[in-house]
Amino acid sequence: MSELFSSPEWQALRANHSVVASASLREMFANDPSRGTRLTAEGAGLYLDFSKHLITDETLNLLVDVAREAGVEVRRDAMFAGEPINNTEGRAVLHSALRRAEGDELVVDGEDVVADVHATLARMRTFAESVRSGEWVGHTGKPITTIINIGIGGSDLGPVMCAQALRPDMADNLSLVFVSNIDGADLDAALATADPETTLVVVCSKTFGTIETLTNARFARTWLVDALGDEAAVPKHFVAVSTNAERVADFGIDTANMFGFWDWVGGRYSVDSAIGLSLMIGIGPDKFDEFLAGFRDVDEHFQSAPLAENLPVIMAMLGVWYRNVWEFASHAVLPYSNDLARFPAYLQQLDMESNGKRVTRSGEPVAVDTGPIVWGEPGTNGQHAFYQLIHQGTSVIPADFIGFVKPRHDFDEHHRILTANLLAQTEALAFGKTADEVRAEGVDDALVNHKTFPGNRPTSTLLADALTPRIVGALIALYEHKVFVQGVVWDVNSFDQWGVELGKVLATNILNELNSDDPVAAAEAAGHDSSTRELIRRMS
Ligand code: G6Q
Repeated sequence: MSELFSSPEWQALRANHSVVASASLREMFANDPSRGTRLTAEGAGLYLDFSKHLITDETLNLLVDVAREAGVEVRRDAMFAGEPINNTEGRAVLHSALRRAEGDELVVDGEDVVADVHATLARMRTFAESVRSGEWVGHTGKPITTIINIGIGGSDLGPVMCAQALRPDMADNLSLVFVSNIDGADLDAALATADPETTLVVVCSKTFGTIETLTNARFARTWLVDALGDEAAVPKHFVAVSTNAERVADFGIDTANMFGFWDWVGGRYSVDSAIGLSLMIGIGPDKFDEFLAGFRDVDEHFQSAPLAENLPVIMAMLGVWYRNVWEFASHAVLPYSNDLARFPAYLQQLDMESNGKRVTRSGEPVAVDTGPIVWGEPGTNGQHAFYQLIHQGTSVIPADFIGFVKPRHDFDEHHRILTANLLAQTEALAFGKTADEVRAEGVDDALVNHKTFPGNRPTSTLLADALTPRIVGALIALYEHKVFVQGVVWDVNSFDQWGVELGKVLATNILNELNSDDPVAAAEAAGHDSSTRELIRRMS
């Protein structure tokens, strides 16, 4: 699809750049009183104001033309239909099936995947309810009070992000703890406060072959068995979420205590599968259903809204505009919600693992730059840290500001201050402050340049009523589809992640050397470079 970048649509978009670059957001707003209400879109409980972007109405039309020319609609429909669009792994990409309504039907390879999804959801519901009600008891007869979720990457980031986002929905009598890192400090901290008699460990691993997860799970199992003095305690305190029943059984978890999912769910797209089990236990199955409904709202919007009004398409194409035409390298996500503190980290994986690619679907070098660096922190904390660079640095960093009309706490004054800051930031970034304005304030000439703000720093503002389970689901699906659209435009496979493999293989080799009687000699014999050899010597 790299012909896209020599197509008339793309050429027209590039030509539009010089028109827009010679204007300013100040002028564009001053000359067009309805800009702030017109360049907006709404759907699935989300309101997107994209008027503070470096675009005109013509730019938007051209971006939509490029999306259409890239085949976004065709590829979207192929994904939802279960075609094997993950071509390097020969798989369908069907995270959208995880939230299809009960009774829908989608047959892939002779199986109704929606029926399978709902059968698993029903088992999860029964289990979650029994843990929440205290009916499920540990080996010594006590109800569960702590859930330790062990998983990493896609088997951790979603649940951990959502558990924090939905803090007000969490059961009072349960605490959720997440262990991911192979740094033993992570497990150590989790076990330090947990009581083995009342702890349930949920081991989440799609492959059940991930060294971090299996090592943490093995040590957690030993901790439990040592404390309770009985191997027979394991079935009451360990459950697994995986696609690999054989490895779960080999590990020593009864497959009756296993919740499955499928090859067609990518790790970073799996929080709405059984990987969300801990979350479901925490917030309860009804709220988990609302969470799924939020994903579904966006799926429906993505499939039905015209491209020019389609939230994920607009956000994706603005990203393409900045990455490929303006050549901005990074993108910030700035939630004005402390409960969304882990959302930028979640999106880093979703976006950078999906679109951090240098070859096209057919293996040719890509024609243009692909995924940007994605980063962020919640406001207002970020304002007191890195916003200086966004306002006055030499790089322009397009940013998504995310805010909520109503807080889910009673501190109304806090919420007004938070909201004022959110709104002030996008205003300051868009319109800046000219040297003349600074001088008019009586500022000393020597300081005028320091106190001038260039403006024209593009932002989206994404608003929702409140951070409910449904909105959390909608936000995730919004970004999933944004990433998908960009992957289509760049013609990369957004659903593989070969880039993580080499480091894993080399770590296995070095681990063998560290485990040997003489690591230095083993490293020497392995033929490492002089830097790695010296580092091994110092670390062993
Ligand atoms: C996600 C990636 C990766 C994966 C982890 C954990 O899309 O594939 O982050 O989720 O490596 O893998 P397992 O779930 O198989 O342990």
